[in-house]
Amino acid sequence: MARKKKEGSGLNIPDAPFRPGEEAIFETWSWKPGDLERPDPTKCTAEDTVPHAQGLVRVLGDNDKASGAWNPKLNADELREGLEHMVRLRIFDDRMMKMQRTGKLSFYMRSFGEECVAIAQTMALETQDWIFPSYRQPGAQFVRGRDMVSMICHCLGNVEDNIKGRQMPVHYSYRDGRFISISSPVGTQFSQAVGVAMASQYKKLDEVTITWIGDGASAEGDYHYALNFASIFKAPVILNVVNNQWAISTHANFATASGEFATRGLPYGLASIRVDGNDFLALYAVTKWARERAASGSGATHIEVLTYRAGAHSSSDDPSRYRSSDEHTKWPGGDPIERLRDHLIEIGEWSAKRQSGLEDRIDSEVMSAYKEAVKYGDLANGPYPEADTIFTEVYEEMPWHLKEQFDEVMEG
Ligand SMILES: Cc1ncc(C[n+]2csc(CCOP(=O)(O)OP(=O)(O)O)c2C)c(N)n1
Ligand SMILES: [Mg+2]
Repeated sequence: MARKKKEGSGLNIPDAPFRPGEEAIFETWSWKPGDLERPDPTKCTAEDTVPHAQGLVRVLGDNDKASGAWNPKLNADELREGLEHMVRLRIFDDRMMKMQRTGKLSFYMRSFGEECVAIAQTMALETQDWIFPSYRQPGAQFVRGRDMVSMICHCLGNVEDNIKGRQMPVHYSYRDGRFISISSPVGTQFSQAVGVAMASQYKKLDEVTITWIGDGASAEGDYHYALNFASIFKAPVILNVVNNQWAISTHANFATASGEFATRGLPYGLASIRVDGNDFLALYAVTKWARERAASGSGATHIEVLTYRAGAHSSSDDPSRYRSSDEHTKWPGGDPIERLRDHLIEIGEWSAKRQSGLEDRIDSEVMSAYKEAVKYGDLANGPYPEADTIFTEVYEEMPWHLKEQFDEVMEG
């Protein structure tokens, strides 16, 4: 988070705090669980949240205990459910990366280090709530019960891909889970989410919308349009900026000059909170708070989810070219899975043996889903969706110019 200026240019060109070959030394966080009050979400003003935007909501302390006003007091089954989804996502991601490296799919993006984000936040929602994700929140689908075979078929672009190869891998659509199709142009989901939230409010439906944008994408205009509309219309929306420090090879210092993201919601009149994004309990609690606020008609909440992208941006990226190799092991927020696991052990509801049993069980679950999915085809070997699916399901009646192209493809 420290800002460093590159020498030798009159123009202020920011730099990353650590580059390859340098040791990563993050300042230790002074924020502790219990520092911040939990205001009434239905009554508090944006101004009341200044300490929350400038501070950091944490529940899990360095001693693995949960404390403070934000402790959501989840029971052990709920905590274990969260842990299981996070372990599932990590193992799933690793399997998919292996498949990408062996040519079975073209491209992949892991959520490594950020598994907590979509999982804790989706668990804090109601099933009727709308999800407008970016590509690093696939974990929401596990919470909403999506079948893993169907997720893999999408990534493979095979004949069972529910979107028939029309999108890149990891660009899931999951209608039953109200999980809206991911768009490649980053940031577009932010204003779409606000629009849907406005519609829900207009129709007086008990629905809240949640959306996420990256630190890098928050430098796009879409982000500001969304905040403006959300605040003017008091839309029931939860606007998350996932500050994972990096936008491919561009450090977050290029996306905001202040080094802060949460506070950017305050001038828009939005309740704004920064939360430890690797702390399952804190993320759950803040999202519940924001949902309650939205559902009560008190408006949107702007949340900075402070985390670290532990892996490469995607299967096409090599972070050793632009950042220090030990950065993710030094992140003050630690690892989200280890933190929740250690908390469960601390309260006597888990053990190292149960953890390895869980990992083995999920490993075979992922393996059998993978074996099932490749039966329907993969990138290297096909079969692929029929060529005519390029043209179908967009227009009710195909326009003449597409009809011409369609005929050409079919003849060819
Ligand atoms: C409008 C647009 N510009 C550029 C890109 C290329 N691109 C894809 S992901 C990405 C980085 C986004 O970083 P961030 O918003 O921080 O999200 P993260 O990958 O860290 O989750 C860029 C520049 C794109 N997909 N869309
Ligand atoms: Mg980022």
